[in-house]
This record gives sequence, C-alpha cells and structure tokens, in this order.
Amino acid sequence: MNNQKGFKSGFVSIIGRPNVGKSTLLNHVIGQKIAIMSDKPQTTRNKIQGVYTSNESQIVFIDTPGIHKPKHKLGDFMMKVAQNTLREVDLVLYVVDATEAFGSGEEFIIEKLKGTKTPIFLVINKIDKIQPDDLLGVIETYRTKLDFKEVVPISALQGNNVPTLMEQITNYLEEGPQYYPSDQVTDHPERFVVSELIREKVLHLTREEIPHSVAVNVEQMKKRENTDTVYIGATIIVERTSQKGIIIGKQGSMLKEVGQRARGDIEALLGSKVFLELWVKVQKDWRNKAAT
Ligand code: GDP
Ligand code: K
Ligand code: MG
Repeated sequence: MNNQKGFKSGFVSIIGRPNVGKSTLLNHVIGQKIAIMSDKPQTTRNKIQGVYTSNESQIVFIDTPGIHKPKHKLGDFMMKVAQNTLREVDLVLYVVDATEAFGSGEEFIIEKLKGTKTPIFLVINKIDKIQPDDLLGVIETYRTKLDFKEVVPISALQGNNVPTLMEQITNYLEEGPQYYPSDQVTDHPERFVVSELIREKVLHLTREEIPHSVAVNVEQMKKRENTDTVYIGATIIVERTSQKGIIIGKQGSMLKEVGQRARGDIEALLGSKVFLELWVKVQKDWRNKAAT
C-alpha cells in the first residue's frame, strides 16, 4: 500500500447521456491498469465502477446513476442521489458525444451540474468520427453553457488523448492515501460474497467432513488485460492436514468440483467470465490467530 508523500488520490464520477461512451472510456482506462467491473446493480449508493492505480496516483471511479431526465417518481429520487454524489466526489467528468448535436438531454444535465461546486471536466468523445475543424464548434457550444475546468477531446474507443485526460485528472487530485490495493477494483462486499460462494460449495460437497470453521480468503480479483475474464485466486484455509486431503480429493477431483460450481455462481454474480484458481492451506488455530 502506498502512503508516500506526493501520492495523489481521489474520487471521480463519470456522467453523461447514454451511449456517449462512458463505459468505453472506463474500460480503456481500467482495462490497462487493473480492474473488475460489474454491471450488476448494487444497493450501495456509491457504486465503485473501477479503480485506476499508478505509481503516482489512485483514481476511484464512482457511478452516478440517475443523472438523466427522470421519467417517474423514482427518477426524482435518483436525481437527488446523483446530486449528492456529485457533491461528494473530487472531480466530475462530463462525457459528451462529438458527433451528436447539442440538445435538450445535454441541457438537462448541464442544469443539474450548475448546482455543484465540484470541478467539472468536459470530455468530448468520439473525435475519431469528426473532422478536426468541427471540433472547435463543439467546444464553443459547450463552453458557453458552463464553466469547465478543462476541456479534453478524446476517442475512448481508440484511446486518443486518454493519457492526457488521466494526467489532467491527476493534476486536480489532492495528496492522499491509496485507498485500495493495486490489484483490487471492486469494493469489499463482492470479495466477501465470492469467498462465501466458495465456502458454501466446500461445505456442501464435503458434507460433515469439513467443519463450518473453514475459511476462504480471496487473494486476488483482477480483470485480465484485454479480455472480459476476471481472474480470481482464493485460498481455502483449514485447521488439519486430513481436512486438506478431503477438500483436494482423489487426484484433485473434489477441489475441481468445488471450483467448477463456485465459478458458475461467481460468473452469474459478476456478469463476466471467471477464471478461478483455488489453493488449500493448513493453518492451525487460524481462528484464534485471526482474533489477535
Ligand atoms: P455509455 O452508454 O455512455 O456507457 O456508452 P458506451 O461506452 O456503451 O458506448 C456506446 C457506443 O459508442 C458503443 O458502440 C461504443 O463502441 C461507441 N463508442 C464509444 N466511444 C467511442 C469513440 O471514441 N469512438 C467511436 N467511434 N465510438 C465510440
Ligand atoms: K454514469
Ligand atoms: Mg455504459
């Protein structure tokens, strides 16, 4: 973990209308530098979409649901949630589509943004689809609507200018701690659920032979570069060598079965393909040790 002087960290919210390229941007940023992302809705107010960690900084991307025009009552509520989130983050990336004419959807979001003191970057995406000359017009249109701290044209798809965007973001962050380990990208609840799913399979398949005290520690959970696969490495911790033998089974057959069943559930949980690697470790009295 990094707590060195000069290390910067902060929370950033990516907002914008559907299809402007928010997910593509996040995937591009996170895809190279860690991450697991789940599209599953979560009940927590501030869903972490991804964590970018470099030697100099850590940027935690926070989802901001409900920034669009509300269609019903829940929409009004979501709008409040969105505005609270915008207040709490350090920086807002407002992503727009360079190929789309400015319209009421953007007007609506800009009205909401006017109420926040958080610095806002205008990120003009899909510049690979327009002529350089046309970009100036797009910039001018938006500039007159709101005071953006930075205006950054990018192509999230091809990666053009994304490194510049990351630099600009880092410039706006304050010195701070590394909140999450470099290999971690989801918040704790998901890791916990994953470990519980594995534990459940162990207990179910081994019946009474393995006590409930068996523990599962998810060591790594990481999106593999340029794939949709999430790598998960986890250790099953037992107290006796005999228990280790049972969990591994004949020629590894039991562990294989545990892994296959757990993987199915985890894939459903995360909504992505999972490569699951399991180890079994004997650690005498781990419960007592853990308590001290
Ligand atoms: P979101 O709804 O804002 O998350 O948008 P997505 O990231 O899902 O992107 C919507 C569509 O726009 C997808 O088909 C993307 O491939 C496409 N897209 C996103 N960024 C770019 C870009 O920079 N250039 C081009 N040409 N297409 C893009
Ligand atoms: K969003
Ligand atoms: Mg999206």
